[in-house]
Amino acid sequence: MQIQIYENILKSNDYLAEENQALFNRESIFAVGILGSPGAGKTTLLERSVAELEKIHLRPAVLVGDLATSRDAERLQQYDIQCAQITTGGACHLEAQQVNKALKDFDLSQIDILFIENVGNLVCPTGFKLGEHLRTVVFSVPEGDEKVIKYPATFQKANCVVLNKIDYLELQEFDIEKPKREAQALNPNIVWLNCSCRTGKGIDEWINYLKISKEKQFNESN
Ligand SMILES: Nc1nc2c(ncn2[C@@H]2O[C@H](COP(=O)(O)OP(=O)(O)OP(=O)(O)O)[C@@H](O)[C@H]2O)c(=O)[nH]1
Ligand SMILES: [Mg+2]
Repeated sequence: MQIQIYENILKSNDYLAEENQALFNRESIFAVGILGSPGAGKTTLLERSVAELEKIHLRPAVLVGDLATSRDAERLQQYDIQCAQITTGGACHLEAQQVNKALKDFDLSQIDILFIENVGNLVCPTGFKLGEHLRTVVFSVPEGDEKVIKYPATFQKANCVVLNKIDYLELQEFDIEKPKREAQALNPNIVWLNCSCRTGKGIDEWINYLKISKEKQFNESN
């Protein structure tokens, strides 16, 4: 009985996620889901990305999910972008319907890339599509190098992993090739990028990856 109810919830979420994606396609908005553990650096990566995207004339917007507070949205609003916080109360993931509702306050014609930062954890957000074209897991060195095999579904369903906080590599033992190999075994098409939001290393590759992925999605050519 419980399994049936859960499957029905997922099915209706999938349907709404498809509606979201149809809306993004109509508006030529490239939607990027951002998942990862609490504190992995999701919001910091978005702070770094916003300024870089504007330099290449791509207009970003952000929806950010948390259990409580609007702290992340407040950080991002300083960049003068369209941004909204979704507070879930107790829920450990965002759902497509919440994304749809939050978008009603946005001027979609002014957005090229929409980031959707999910509630921080490597479990619950995995099964809930939001309509995103691209799913990125922000994974960070201090979490340890065993997270991929311990939370396989999240990495299996992602298009890209950003390994953040590589500035910590000199402070702790972390085999950078191991989680990468494990992620590629789960998902041969996964893109793996190393970065440090602190030093800025790897941010250019991430921005380039976003740009190329958007162009591919909408068959844009220069
Ligand atoms: N040393 C170092 N610290 C970083 C880096 N990226 C982010 N941080 C720090 O990590 C902490 C958490 O970053 P956030 O961006 O808030 O993490 P988050 O994933 O958005 O966290 P939640 O929204 O709570 O799930 C902050 O103190 C950041 O300054 C990095 O590359 N290196
Ligand atoms: Mg955050």
